[in-house]
Amino acid sequence: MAEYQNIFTQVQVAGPPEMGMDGNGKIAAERTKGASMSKLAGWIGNAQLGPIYLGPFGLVSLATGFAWFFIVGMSFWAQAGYSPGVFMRDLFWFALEPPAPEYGLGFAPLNEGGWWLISSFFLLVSVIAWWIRTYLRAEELGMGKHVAWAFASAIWLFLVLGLFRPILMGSWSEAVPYGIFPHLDWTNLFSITYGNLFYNPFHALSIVFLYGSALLFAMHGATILAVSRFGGEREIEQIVDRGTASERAALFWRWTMGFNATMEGIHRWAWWFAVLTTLTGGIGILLTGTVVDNWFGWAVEHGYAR
Ligand code: 07D
Ligand code: 07D
Repeated sequence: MAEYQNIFTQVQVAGPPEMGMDGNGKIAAERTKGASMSKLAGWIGNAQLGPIYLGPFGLVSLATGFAWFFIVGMSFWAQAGYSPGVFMRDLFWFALEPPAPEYGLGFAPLNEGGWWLISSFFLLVSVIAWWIRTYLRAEELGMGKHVAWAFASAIWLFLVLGLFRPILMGSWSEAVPYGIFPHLDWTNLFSITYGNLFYNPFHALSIVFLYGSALLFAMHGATILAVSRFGGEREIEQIVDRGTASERAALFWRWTMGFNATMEGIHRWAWWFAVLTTLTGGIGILLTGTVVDNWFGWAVEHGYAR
């Protein structure tokens, strides 16, 4: 049945699992052998689950990620006085805080930030190992490294928040606590402490790219769905043929705003907007308290706040 399907149609493809390329034999050996079909997964994407590749870095990432999660969870559990009711009730309020300022960049007793340091080490290893995994899997498939470099931009902000800036400030106490609401309180306090982050131009740039990412994503998603009745998501034929979905999509935007991205270029727009959100954000945070102590004062000095 080769009938055309899109996300609004009811039929799901469910054939024998597609096990993918064998590569040089090494990747195939480190993947799970089987795959299953899920109707639920099929509603939001591809119905096939697996095979999954674990590999050494996947294993390290999961193990250290679990160690971080377990340490944070046990800390919360202790804060709840080992009561399941209190644990559930106060889950979003518990915090595993970094050491106090007097410990500087040194170690601290376990219950005064030591657990934060240990768990942070595991989180760092976990995130880096996952990054290596995205790089190596792409390499193995002969792909570009675009996913890995975009992820690196997010990791840049993560490292600025929890590693680079605390080191430059000379204290782990500068880092973000682990906890749902406590990390929001930290974010709010950070802004207040440094004289209103809205006047940090890199925070503004980060917001531009964040909002821009949402807008671009909506425009691109909507455009492709709007031409899916002409086969718009089957990109190859669309790029070369006249009168196709792509041509209509491009014309739509030229008619409405005089300019259109190309089928390839729109994905570059998306990549850059997303990447620049955390790239500019990380610069803004790194400058805060190290180079600039008060962003409102800085803005007054530079003539755009009064
Ligand atoms: C949808 C992909 C899935 C990922 C999810 C996050 C954990 C943490 C651990 C309790 C879009 C999984 C979460 C594993 C649980 C413990 C110990 C990604 C999607 C679902 N924040 N933040 C959230 C993180 C910072 C801010 C939510 C992480 C900065 C604001 C979630 C980091 C600042 C708001 C979360 C991080 C900041 C949030 C939803 C790291 C400035 C919200 C995230 C490692 C950037 C929102 C209650 C989401 C919320 C929210 C996780 C850093 C500000 C818990 C892991 C320090 C203002 N943040 N955050 O969907 O509802 O992301 O908070 O840097 O309003 Mg945050
Ligand atoms: C955090 C990248 C790291 C995450 C990684 C993921 C795991 C989980 C588990 C999958 C999000 C690791 C994941 C470990 C795995 C599972 C299950 C990305 C992260 C590697 N702000 N603000 C931003 C706005 C204010 C403040 C950025 C708006 C106030 C601080 C963004 C407003 C104050 C910081 C942004 C607003 C304040 C930011 C974040 C409006 C608080 C930052 C971009 C309308 C009162 C961060 C330069 C992002 C930054 C940041 C938006 C207001 C404080 C654009 C729209 C004035 C301290 N703010 N903000 O992608 O970069 O984060 O600032 O009011 O640190 Mg802000």
